[in-house]
Order: sequence, then C-alpha cells, then structure tokens
Amino acid sequence: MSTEPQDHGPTDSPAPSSADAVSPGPDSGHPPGLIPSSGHAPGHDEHIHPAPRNPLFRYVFSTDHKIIGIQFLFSGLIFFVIGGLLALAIRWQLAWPWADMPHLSDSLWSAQGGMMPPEFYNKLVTMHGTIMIFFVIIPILTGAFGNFLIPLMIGARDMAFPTLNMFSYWFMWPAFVLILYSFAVPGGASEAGWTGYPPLASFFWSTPGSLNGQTIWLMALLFAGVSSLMGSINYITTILMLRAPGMTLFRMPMTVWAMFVTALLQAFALPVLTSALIMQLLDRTVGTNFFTPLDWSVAGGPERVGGGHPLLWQHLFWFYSHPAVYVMILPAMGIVSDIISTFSRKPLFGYKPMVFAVGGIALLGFIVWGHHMFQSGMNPYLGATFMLSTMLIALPSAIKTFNWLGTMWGGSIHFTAAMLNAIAFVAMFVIGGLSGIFMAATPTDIHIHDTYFIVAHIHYVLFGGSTFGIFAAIYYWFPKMFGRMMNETLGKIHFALSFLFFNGTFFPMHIVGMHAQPRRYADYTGFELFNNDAIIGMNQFMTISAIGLGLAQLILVYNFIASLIAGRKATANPWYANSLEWQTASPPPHYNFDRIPTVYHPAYEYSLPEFEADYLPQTEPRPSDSEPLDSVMA
Ligand code: HEM
Ligand SMILES: [Cu+2]
Repeated sequence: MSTEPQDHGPTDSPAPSSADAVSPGPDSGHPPGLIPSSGHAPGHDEHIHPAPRNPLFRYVFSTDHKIIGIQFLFSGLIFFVIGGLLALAIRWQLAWPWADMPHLSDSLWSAQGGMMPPEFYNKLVTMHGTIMIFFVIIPILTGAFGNFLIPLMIGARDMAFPTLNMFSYWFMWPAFVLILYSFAVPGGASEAGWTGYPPLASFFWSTPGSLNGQTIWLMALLFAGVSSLMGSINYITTILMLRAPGMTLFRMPMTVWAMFVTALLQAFALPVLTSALIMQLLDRTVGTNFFTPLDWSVAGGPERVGGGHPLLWQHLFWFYSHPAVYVMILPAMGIVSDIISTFSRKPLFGYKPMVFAVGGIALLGFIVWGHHMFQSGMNPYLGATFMLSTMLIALPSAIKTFNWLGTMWGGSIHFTAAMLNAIAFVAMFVIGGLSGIFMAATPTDIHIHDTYFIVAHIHYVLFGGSTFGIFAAIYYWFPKMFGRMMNETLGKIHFALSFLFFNGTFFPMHIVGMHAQPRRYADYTGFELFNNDAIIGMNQFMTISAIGLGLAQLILVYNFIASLIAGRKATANPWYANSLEWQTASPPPHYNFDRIPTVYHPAYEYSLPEFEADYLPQTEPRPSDSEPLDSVMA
C-alpha cells in the first residue's frame, strides 16, 4: 500500500468539462499505512481503459457502474408502473367489489360475465407485493443509487469488480422475464402472497396459482437474489478497498454508510432466503417435505409423507425478510440524510450516532423476525422476547429521526423538490415507525395482525418512506446522472399531489384495520361486520385517492423524460454540495474523475463561519486541515 495519496495521474478518459471539477489536493506526507487504498495497483494508473466505442458494450453490456445504475433505475421505474397498475386493480375491487373494470373485465373474463375471479384478486395482491419489493424498491435503492453513487462518493473510478457488477444487472433479466411470464402459464401467476407461505404455496393443487405460477415465482426470486448478492459483495469490497486518499470511514457520506450496511445485511440474510426458496422448489418439484408435516392433505389432494413443517418456511422467510425491510429503507435513510444536510446548509446533526444507529438497526434486525409470527402459536415467552427486541429498534430509529430534525433546526432551508420529498420521508417514516410499535406489542398485534392496519404500516414505511426517498434521490441526482436539470416547479407539484394522495390512500387503512378489515380478501363485504357504508365508503375514498396518486406520477414521468431531452444543462455542482460526486462533471466522465481526489474532511462542512461560501467540498482543505488524514477512523 502506498504511503502517498494515490494520484492516478492524467487519464485518457475525457476531462471533466466544467471548471469547478476536481481540485487536486496538495501532496503531503502521511503516517505509513494509513492511506486507504484507492484500488488499482501503482503502475496500473497509466492503463485506464477508455469507454468502449461499440454502443452495445458502452450502453448495454456495460461494466461502468454509472450505466449499470441507470439500467437498474429504468428497469425499476418500468416495474414501478406495472406494480402500480396492479395496485389500482386491487383498489378497484375493494371500492366496488365485483364491478366491471373499465376496458379490462370484458376482454379478460368474458366467460365469467366480466367478473374478476377471486383467484385473480389473489394474484394481484401477490404480484403487486412481489414486484414492488423485489423489482422496484430494492433494485432502485441498491441497484440504481448504490451503483451510481458508491464509487463517485468515495472517489473511485468504478466498482471493485466491474464485470461482476454487469452480471448483477443481467441476472435480473431472467427474473424480469420469469415474473411477467408467470401470468401466462396454465393456472396463472402465484397466489400465495409475497410471503409465499406453504402449504398454499407448496401444494400445487391448493390453488390455480400454485399449479405452475409458484414455481416460476420461486425461480424469479432466486435470480433476483443472486443478483443482489453479487451487488452486495461488490459494494462491500468497493467501500472497503477503493476509497480515495483521505476518505476515512468516518468521512464517508451517510449514503455510503447506509449502502455498506445494507450490503452486509444482504450478504448475511440472502443465503437463508435462497436456501428456503430452493427447499420450497424441491417440495414442489421432487416431492421433498421440508414444509409438509406428517399425514397432511390439503383441498382433497393426495396425502404426503411429511415430516417437515410449514412454520419452518415462516422462520426462514422472515429471517431474511425482516432484515430485508431494512434493505428497503436504510439506503433511503442515507440518501435523505445527505439531502437534508445539503438543503439545510448545515452539517448533519449527530453524524457518528447516525452511523451507529444504522449499524444498530442492522444488528437488531436479525433478532426480531418472530414479530411476524406472533399468531403462529409460538410459546408466549418467545413472543415476549421478540416483542422486546422489536421495540428496541425504536431507539436507533428515534435517534435518526431526531438527528434529521436537528439538522434542519435553525438551518436556512431550501425547499427544493428533493428536499420536500426528503422531509416527507421523515414525517411519513415517523408514522410508519409508530404503527410498527403498536404491532410489536403482542396483545395489540393479535387484534390487528393480517388486517389493513398492517397494510397501512408497510405503506407508510415503504411508500411514505422508501418511495419518497427514491423521489428525493431522483430529483437530487438527476443532474449528475444525465447532465440536465429537472423542472423544479413540476417537481414540487408532483410532490404536493403525491403527498396528499398518498395520505388519502393509506391513512384510512389504519382505521379500517382497527375495525379488523382483513388484508388479502377479495371481498370483505361478505362479512356482515364490514358490509356498511362507513367501511365501504372509506374504501372508496382510498381508491379514489389511489387513482389520484397514480395520475400524479404521470407528472414525474413527463418531467423525467422532458428533462432528459431538453432540461437545462447542469453544472458540475448545481446544489453547492460537498461530497465527491459533485466535484466532477455532470455527467461524470467514463472513469469518474480526471484525477483521483484527495479528501480532507467529512461531507458536511456547510456554513462554516471562517468561509465566505456556505459550503466546502471534501476536496478543499480548511486551514486546520493541513493533513488530509488524521487517522483512519477520524
Ligand atoms: C420502528 C420500526 C418498526 C417496527 C417496530 C415494525 C414492526 C412490525 C411488525 C410487528 C410487523 C408484523 C405485524 C403483523 O404482521 O402482525 C411488521 C410488518 C411489516 N413491516 Fe414493520 N416495523 C418497523 C419498521 C418497518 C420498516 C422500516 C419497514 C420497511 C421499510 C417495514 C416493513 C414491514 C412490512 C413489509 C411488514 C409486513 C409483512 C407482511 O406481512 O407482508 N417495517 N412490522
Ligand atoms: Cu419485521
């Protein structure tokens, strides 16, 4: 390892076009062994490959982390549309049970007189959840923004394993194809919910979607999982090995910390899901009985030898999927931290506690999975431990929330579209977190488990939280990704309508959930309890809001495409931000930096009294920063 800041020297990649790109730091001496390696071995420096000229390798089978990130972004957004349409179909049925869906019912279900079969409703619920979680939120947060941002933010030229990175994107394609194809197989798409519980999932005679659709669902998830695993190995290695000189761990922006911890979560949790998926595949195809107890038969099917247990699946599934909910939110938390600091023009309040909170959430996330199984007949003592450990998660979550508020407190806040979405993230995450604590309390959860209260919770964290985080990230980094600005006014209108309709759609779910309206039922009006104007009226209100929410997204689509084509050209650093990605051109050249930058301090030096400008890029020393590096952990 070199003891000098590794200056990769001039490269044959195009120089940043903008004047305020990288400012190379002065060379200075450092204690030996303390400079994080910036990757390429010395001597490799002169040998930086130019971007491929062949468009097929430049834009399609690219190994450039920026292109791969953009590929993940576009794929995720397309699936966001598909998942959103499925959701509208669900809401249609809930508001007006069994009413014709405009244009659809007659062509799809002419044999049934235009009425949607209840099995189809189950497919909608299953595929909506599956697509949103595994094909939208995770790929966009980690695949798109993780890929695009990690190397840029730590001052690296690319990921540690660019080819593996390319494979991680292309391994999503079998998953994309399979999950869409599953609608077309005999029996249609899976109906067992995004949680895939046996025996509904594992006995192929239990429901039409379990005939073939479930097998394809399992295979699709296997591919998506392998893709995530490849990404996670890459992220961990890149962050540990390729940081620019001076980029100590505690100088990394929160986004990078969050991506790092998320990658660790994936690396430890995914193998468990992968095994469980394979076990269910074996149960379905070769007749093993991992999830089948002795002498069981369902819906008149053949008896199975058994010896396994359906609860085994629940344990394995939630051992992955509880950590996975943090995979779905930690990156957004990192993103929001950086955006709030930039637009409050203030240092992130409590940076180190934030880092430890992310780590704490991740560790605790591995010992709480049983809170999804309070109703499974577990020993109450075990239930109590899961209850307590779950409630502990509220602590680091609250630390983060107060730190976001502390960052904004007294700041000169710029209400950009990105900032508005970031603030909404904080507010909505608080509501989702609080409903989580209700559910963590076993006595309460016994009442609200499997009701619309759960659906309210997951949408406050996943739409109000993760999705608003994604919106914020799009508005914030679009100029860096595509070199053009998005329209701020349209962005604000999109935000205001989304925020309004989001709450209109999901808040009443708490209320109908408290009244015990069950989730995943095609027709709740079949129960006397819910067949009244109050409950049905609230469902209609939610559906109309959901349609508004869907329409509001057209503004984003329009703004995105129009800005891509004709947006105002972006400067290198349009938000006057400190982190490294803003110190190179927009969009960055193929190898990111003209020269590998030297880092002098954390990314949050805003409004320092001794400077006239209200920001100080990580590449520019303060007078006190004569050394770019105090210690590795500084
Ligand atoms: C303070 C933090 C949180 C607590 C205490 C909490 C607690 C819980 C509990 C106890 C359940 C199970 C309820 C039941 O099914 O009866 C649950 C479900 C769920 N939570 Fe959370 N949660 C928290 C944060 C989050 C976050 C941040 C996310 C995602 C970004 C999330 C996503 C989900 C999902 C998707 C489910 C439903 C799973 C299903 O059955 O389909 N939660 N949560
Ligand atoms: Cu959980």
